[in-house]
Amino acid sequence: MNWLDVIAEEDLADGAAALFRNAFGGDPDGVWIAPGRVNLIGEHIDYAGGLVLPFALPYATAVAVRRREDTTMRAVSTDTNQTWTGQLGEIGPGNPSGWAAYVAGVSWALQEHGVGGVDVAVHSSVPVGSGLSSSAALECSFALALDDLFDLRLDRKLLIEASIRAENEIAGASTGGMDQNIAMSAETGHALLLDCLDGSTRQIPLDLAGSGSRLLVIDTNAPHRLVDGQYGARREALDIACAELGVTTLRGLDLDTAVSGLVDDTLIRRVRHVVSEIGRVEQAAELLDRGAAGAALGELMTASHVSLRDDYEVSSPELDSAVDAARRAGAYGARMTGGGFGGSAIALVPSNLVQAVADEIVSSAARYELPPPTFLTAEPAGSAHRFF
Ligand code: GAF
Repeated sequence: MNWLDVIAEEDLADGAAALFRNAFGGDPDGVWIAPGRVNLIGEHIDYAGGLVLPFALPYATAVAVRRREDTTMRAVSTDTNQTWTGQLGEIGPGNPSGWAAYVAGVSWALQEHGVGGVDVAVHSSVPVGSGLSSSAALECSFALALDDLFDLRLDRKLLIEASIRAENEIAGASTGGMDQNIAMSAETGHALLLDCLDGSTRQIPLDLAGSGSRLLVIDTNAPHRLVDGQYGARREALDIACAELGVTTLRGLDLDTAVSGLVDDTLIRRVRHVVSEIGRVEQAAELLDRGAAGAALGELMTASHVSLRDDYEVSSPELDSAVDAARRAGAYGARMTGGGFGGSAIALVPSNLVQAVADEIVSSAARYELPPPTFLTAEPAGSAHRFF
């Protein structure tokens, strides 16, 4: 069975610094680290002004960065072993493409604040393409690095906005902002209740072990992509639904009102997911406030998955296999997490059943001839910070 080891921050930082020296010569000015995340519940509703409940993972991205005195940017990553070199003035939508867009895009978004050229080396323990927010971890660690190195002293809200713009405008992924918010605002031992309508946040203590459960993260190893049009199509459907309903947000609508104002079956199902999911997040937050992270929370998670699978249509055979297997083997509940179309699932499991649930997930994947999954540890970790 594949368990992904957590890499200690020191080793992650050493990896980034070693890559830096090898690629560029000399030492970096510093190393900054930002976490990946899982989302407990509240999926595909951040861009709809909903409520989401993510927490940071102990898997993270480290960037080793050195300021330059010109406008050149060089970026290298252990994931790809490729170096991208460009000029700040050349960065724009679609240029560069691929992973470098997430780094270059942040420099682009912060240019008006006086950012210059840098060399950057990236080393990460967040699996890429797993729906665990490797892109936001990269953007946010790098945004923090630029803030420090160019003495910008920007509020984290502005760094979050710059990271979102990098992803939306330069990488071309029209994502909603949950991932950048949790990377920049996470607190160890807490989930973050983020209100995506007004941007307000509340830290909620999350003591899974204390309530006799564990959260199993299952990377299905079926890569997910958020730039292939499906994600954007979901956003567009909600825009159309809002226009037809004559509202600017679905937030606050009750299900009957929302559904009775629409004719198209697909739009009805998309809206039903959004409105019902917002309700589930409210209920989940209440449960966590009472320290109840067991069966009732599990039921909400499973209902969320069913809604994402049937109404929102963003699941995949790999995710459904993991969720169904987890439930068969005694999980309180399970669901896909993140953008979907592949990527990762999570299962809330009584502590004594972790191995049995993992075994059943592996067997199910084999039975359906799907890739063998990888399991990750999920203890709520802290936010982006400077390591040295
Ligand atoms: C991806 C996006 F980046 C987030 O903004 C969010 O929409 C999520 O998918 C789905 O909840 O992670």
